Amino acid sequence: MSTPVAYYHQGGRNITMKRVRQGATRRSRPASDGAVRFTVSLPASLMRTLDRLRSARRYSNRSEFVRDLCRAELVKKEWHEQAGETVGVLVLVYDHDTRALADKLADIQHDRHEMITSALHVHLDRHTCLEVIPLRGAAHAIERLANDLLSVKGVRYGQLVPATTGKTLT
Ligand code: NI
Repeated sequence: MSTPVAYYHQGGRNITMKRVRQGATRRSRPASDGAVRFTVSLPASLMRTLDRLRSARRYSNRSEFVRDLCRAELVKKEWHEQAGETVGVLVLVYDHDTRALADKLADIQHDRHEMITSALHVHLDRHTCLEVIPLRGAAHAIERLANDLLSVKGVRYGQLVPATTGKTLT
């Protein structure tokens, strides 16, 4: 679950939704598990993009794909708004040859060891390291730690993935 909602940015303006009342049309059926059917109007080109994305991600039907997109948005919203502890996963790709870089990254992590649950280090090739670091703590503290690590000179790429305990998702 990385950044699955890019096309929302271009689509937001054109998306219209309306709730279909139960029994309002011949195709309606009683909602199971509180499911609600609704109609979404999209530009044809956006629909093609959506279907390509859905197919590439191996979703067999649009409903499950859209449900997961909604959940991804909810995780993002929940993540930034919640009080208390949350979780996130930081990915770092950095240059093995940059002098003292690994030490600097390790120092930062030791300073805030209580937020770091574990770390996975992969030597990608002779010159490149990949680290995957699950973090826990307040959202703002996780973001600050992630930014401190990402901004160290020699870090080539990185991304913080907000995660969730999943308790508020259905
Ligand atoms: Ni390495």
